[in-house]
Amino acid sequence: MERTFVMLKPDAVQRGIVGEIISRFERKGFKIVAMKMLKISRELAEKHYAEHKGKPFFEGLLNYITSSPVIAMVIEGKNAVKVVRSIVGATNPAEAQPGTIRGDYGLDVGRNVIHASDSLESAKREIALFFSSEEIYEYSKYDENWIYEKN
Ligand code: DAT
Ligand code: MG
Repeated sequence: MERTFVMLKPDAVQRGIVGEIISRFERKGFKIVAMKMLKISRELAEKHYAEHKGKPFFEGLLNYITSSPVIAMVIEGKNAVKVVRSIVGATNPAEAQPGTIRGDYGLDVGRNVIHASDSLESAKREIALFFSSEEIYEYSKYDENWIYEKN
């Protein structure tokens, strides 16, 4: 089982679509093992998006992500990193496939609704940035034998 970091960005909260988005991950069979609302500090935003420092969109990205609360989550499941990225869709919502979250809910790359880790390594780093180990729950879910052939 893998864990990945997912964040519903300020526009998702402001537009009242967090429930719909979280439902998509639940329906797929993923397990939410951590979740909280927070207003991201500039310092945390800079760490989270460190790889983009110096790019022309960096300043706008930081302003956007720190402008209003977000929902941060850790999602667990088989091939979680790759499968969650495919549910999220391409970075630019105007190009993201219909049926993906960005393809269904956005139009502008600077308001693309959701973040998801792009690799197992990024997932580990991002989870540690947002959650302490006590905030991540290990529990069994009653439907696991109906989602996975083998646990
Ligand atoms: P992703 O969020 O799909 O992993 P990324 O890591 O390349 O994409 O970029 C991080 C965020 O930065 C992205 O969600 C939106 C913003 N961004 C990326 N490219 C951009 C661009 N060309 N113009 C404006 N914002 C951009
Ligand atoms: Mg990225």
